[in-house]
Amino acid sequence: MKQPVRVTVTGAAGQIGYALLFRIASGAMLGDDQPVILQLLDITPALDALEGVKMELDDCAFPLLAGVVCTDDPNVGFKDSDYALLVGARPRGPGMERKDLLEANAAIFSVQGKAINDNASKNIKVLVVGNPANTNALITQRNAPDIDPRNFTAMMRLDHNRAKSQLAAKTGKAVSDIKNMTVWGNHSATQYPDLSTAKVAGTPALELVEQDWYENDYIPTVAQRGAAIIKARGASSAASAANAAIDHVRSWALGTEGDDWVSMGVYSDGSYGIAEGLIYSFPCRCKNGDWEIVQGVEISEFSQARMKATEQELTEERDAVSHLLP
Ligand code: NAX
Repeated sequence: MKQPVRVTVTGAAGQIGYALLFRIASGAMLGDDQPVILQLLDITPALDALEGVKMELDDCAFPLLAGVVCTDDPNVGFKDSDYALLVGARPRGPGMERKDLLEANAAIFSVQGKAINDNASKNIKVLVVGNPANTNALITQRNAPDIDPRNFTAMMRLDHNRAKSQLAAKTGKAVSDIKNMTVWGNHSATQYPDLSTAKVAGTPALELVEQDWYENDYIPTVAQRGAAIIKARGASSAASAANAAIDHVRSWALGTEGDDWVSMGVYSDGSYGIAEGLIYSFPCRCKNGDWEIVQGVEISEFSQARMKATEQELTEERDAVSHLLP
């Protein structure tokens, strides 16, 4: 059996946390030969609830669960951590402007970035789920100067999975028939699910659907799926978000399949003309615990305009918090 790895989850007492922790402990994220120690971080008022979650984790008697730490101290939560899933974030309150939301989260993710820098493994892999995920990932990364910026990523996998599922439903094929899906940009309504790269059982997706459906139905349905779930459920996506977080880390740690790729919010190296240093979603392949941006994807004028619009939004988010960045 391998040595246990330490997995930090923030916001662990929240609804995504509740759908996530049991699957990590069961081996769904890192494989069924990889023991884990869970380091659960939440704010002080949530510690009682967190203790209840720990009791339930204990009661599952997971063979791979080698320990559970509950804490409200980021220095304890990130101690020697190998993986971190940053789920906890400040939700938008009544009367809060977008700028206030960005700033409130900048405060949280600056503290966590510093705690990661000071306490975690230098090889830590970080996934930011808490919104605004891409910009929160940027803030975390900028506050952890001793760690490779490539180790900080933002979750676009829920958007990626939604994009696959909607295309499978439209074409009457199985989700497993959909390959090479790309969602570019920001985890927000400006994201661009790009069917020009996708294949359905080997056939280019755009040969199977009408342009009108693609532009006026598909793109808005995928981009606004989160709002549709809130309307239907009265609460935001939780199990599907947790599932996407598991998928993201699993692909990163254990690799993507064959020629296929996944969408990940990663540190831009300037590929496809996207400003360097933004955390932007690109098509990525993963191997040996590392990711690379897939090169050579053909970009039409239609795609270019949408990729730029979502880049522009990320630039504005970065500029709104730039006075708080080191
Ligand atoms: P909940 O409100 O159920 O849980 C959030 C938890 O975070 C709470 O337990 C809270 O006490 C904790 N928390 C707040 N500040 C903290 C801090 N400074 N340190 C540690 N913990 C802290 O929200 P939930 O539904 O679990 O959603 C969590 C986040 O995921 C939200 O920001 C949400 O917007 C975001 N999402 C991101 C998605 C993505 O695709 N990137 C999709 C799903 C989800 O909407």
